[in-house]
Amino acid sequence: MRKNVKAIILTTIILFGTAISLALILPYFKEEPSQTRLKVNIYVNSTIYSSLSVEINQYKQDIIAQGYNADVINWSINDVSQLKNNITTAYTNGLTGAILIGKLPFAKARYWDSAWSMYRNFSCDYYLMDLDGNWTDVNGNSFYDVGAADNNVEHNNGTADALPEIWVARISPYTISKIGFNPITSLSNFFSRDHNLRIGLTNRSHKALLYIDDEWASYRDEWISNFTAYTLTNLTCESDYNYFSNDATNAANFLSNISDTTHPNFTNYELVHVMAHCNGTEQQFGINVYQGGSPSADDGILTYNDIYNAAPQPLFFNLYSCFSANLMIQNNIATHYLFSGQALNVIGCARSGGMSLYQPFYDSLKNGKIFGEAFKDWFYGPEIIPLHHWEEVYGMKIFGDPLLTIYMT
Ligand SMILES: [Ca+2]
Ligand SMILES: [Ca+2]
Ligand SMILES: [Ca+2]
Repeated sequence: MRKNVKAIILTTIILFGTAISLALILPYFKEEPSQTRLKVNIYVNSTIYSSLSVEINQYKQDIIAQGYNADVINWSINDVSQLKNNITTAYTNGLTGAILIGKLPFAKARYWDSAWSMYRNFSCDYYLMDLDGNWTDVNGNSFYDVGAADNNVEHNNGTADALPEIWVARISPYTISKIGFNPITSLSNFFSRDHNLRIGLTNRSHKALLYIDDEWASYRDEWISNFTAYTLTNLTCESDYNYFSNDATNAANFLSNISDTTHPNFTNYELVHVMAHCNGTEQQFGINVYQGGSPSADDGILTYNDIYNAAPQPLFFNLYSCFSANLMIQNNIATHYLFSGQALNVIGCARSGGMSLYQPFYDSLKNGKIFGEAFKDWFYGPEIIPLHHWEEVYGMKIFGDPLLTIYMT
């Protein structure tokens, strides 16, 4: 009996001691990834470098104040493989991510769209994120053929792995074509907004809008339960579907939710995640868009011009909208969402699809990770391959500032 008491006391002391030791050690383990990789490269198109030197220098200082090392690189080579070489060398020296400002080269990829019997061409930033996998243009057509129909022969693990090592973001309004639109002014305004958020001049409620159009509305509960960064009163979820006529989730309603400060439902959302059909330059609300012949979009259409004119108020957008971030599409909506109103970053997809199976992304945001890291974490999501979503991964992009978190306001 006495032996047992002694043993219990001893065990208690050991467990207690271990718990204290772990409590002391764990925070350092948690910090380790960002402590080992703190380098950020900012590549700036050389033709705009001098016009934006003040803004970019301020941005660099803001990043340094966050605890990173930042290098600004004046870039003038229009060959994406050379850009990748430069990024890869930086990765061996501790690079955690790259930001591409202005018009800078991108890899081109394509996949066979069996529903439409055609190849879809798109810009692929995954090429700049997976630095040690094997990317080879086997058939020499200047596109990475990354799709199931082509057995994805042009991208594989090689001798390492086909997952991303770093995040890559773009800040470029150069796909916006509009009379009177000045990209330099637009970039300057962007960096001014970005700085204002960082110094506490921007006010947003810590609230998100999850807007689910017809096609995905029947899984409402699952979308909500995976949206872990915003819950309960911090989350507004709009979902409704009527396959044959206009319903509560429609183009006009969505736009007023994010831009009309006089609308009764308007809330100053910090983040908006929207699921709606899209052809790249317009979101098409309603189920019938891709079904039964000619597009009908019975719940209305939101064009890039509508977005531009409405000047949306939220800071962060996640667009589950096909082709929304394709740099090969002039006036793609992801670029318009970034530069039309108050936005500071936008996630979209350059091919069909978007960020589905999104819980790893929102878990990381909830834990205070920067958007770039959360975005990279999403690629490692355990459900993507088993649930056959791996092809969509190739189109994923983040536009805007990837170094922000959802806790800056
Ligand atoms: Ca090819
Ligand atoms: Ca890799
Ligand atoms: Ca609808």
